[in-house]
Amino acid sequence: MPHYKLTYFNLRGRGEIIRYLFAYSNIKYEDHRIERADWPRIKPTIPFGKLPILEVDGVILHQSLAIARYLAKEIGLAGQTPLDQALVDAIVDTIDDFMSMFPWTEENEDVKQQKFNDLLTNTAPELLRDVDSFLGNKKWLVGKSVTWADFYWDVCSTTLLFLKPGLVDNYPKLLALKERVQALPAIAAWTEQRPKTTL
Ligand SMILES: N[C@@H](CCC(=O)N[C@@H](CS)C(=O)NCC(=O)O)C(=O)O
Repeated sequence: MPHYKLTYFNLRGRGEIIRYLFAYSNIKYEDHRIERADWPRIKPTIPFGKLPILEVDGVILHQSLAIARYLAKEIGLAGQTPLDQALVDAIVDTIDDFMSMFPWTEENEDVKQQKFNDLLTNTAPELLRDVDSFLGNKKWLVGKSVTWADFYWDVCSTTLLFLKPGLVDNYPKLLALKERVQALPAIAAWTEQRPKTTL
């Protein structure tokens, strides 16, 4: 088994999908969380200057979704067929497109608040409607078993629900999917023991 070291901030953020995959597979890894104050010093030492990164026996992987896809393939959560894998990637990217629209680091609080409100009020309903219809009456988003797309829905919706409680109330099937993911014993154990952070 390679030595895995995940470096990210002390947030769920873009690190959490990776932590879910480690938790689910029970693979040991170093969950290295850096302080914001240390980031300016560390940033120039990180290829591409962004987190998360995952070191795999010293090889540095960047881009959270590339890292997650790599781990998902290793542990059989990437989708059962090439077509299912493409569907998984597509729904993950769709959710990620939305999460990436939020101006997380905007310093002007008024501007930030206005943009967050707009996205949560006007854009989120379209995304939720589309993900809900993609899920339909299936148990999992793609295929007949859980994939990392289900994990990504849970991770991202946790943040969306923190920002706007009740956001998903009109979508009971999406809430039920979230509950199914959270009820997986390894995920339940992780969410219970993980460091508590707002984002
Ligand atoms: N698409 C990249 C985005 C990486 C990214 O923007 N990371 C942020 C934290 S979520 C970061 O490193 N910010 C610090 C900086 O840009 O200096 C990914 O998914 O990994």
